[in-house]
Amino acid sequence: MAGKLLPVKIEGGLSAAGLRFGIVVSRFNSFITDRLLAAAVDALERSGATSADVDVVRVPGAFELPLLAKKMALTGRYDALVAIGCVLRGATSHYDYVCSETSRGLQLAQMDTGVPVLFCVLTCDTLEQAIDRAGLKGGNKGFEAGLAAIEMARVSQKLRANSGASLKTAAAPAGGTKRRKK
Ligand code: INI
Repeated sequence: MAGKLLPVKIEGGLSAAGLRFGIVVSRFNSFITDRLLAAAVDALERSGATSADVDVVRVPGAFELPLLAKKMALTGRYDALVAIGCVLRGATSHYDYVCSETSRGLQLAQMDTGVPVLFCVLTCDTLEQAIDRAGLKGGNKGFEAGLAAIEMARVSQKLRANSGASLKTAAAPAGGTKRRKK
């Protein structure tokens, strides 16, 4: 038989109204990244974000995404960031270095700053795979990242609000705090 415990659910909604987003996008393979960017912006806009709430920063390639994501996070201006890139496998091991440092760097950027950084970097063996994920058979990963950014921003906001409430309770117990006379 199921117990009676009803856990408190903390979930992020999908309204972007009033939230601020930063998008950092690489110029490399812009045929793909432009489509991912357009879909991410579309997701934010259709969820209630306004032009003033969304900034787009461009960098040369995926390898440069982490540094700019971290710089943007440190401004304190954004509720969430989306990093957009597309790395296509070539004849050498360059692809592996770019992929691993980009993903590692983006994870570090969000862990170091506490600002969600959504990973919208396609890592594909072929151009066809990338096209599929930028608006064809595989949907559009940019749109998914835009929605995920809203969810992460909202759930982070709720967590902050909840922790504020419990801190208040701890700092000011029922009956008020009594000062000792000297
Ligand atoms: N950058 C990409 O974003 N995608 C690629 O496919 C790619 N390849 O294959 O070389 C790529 N290389 C550039 C790299 O990201 C840096 O911009 C460059 O090495 C300068 O630091």
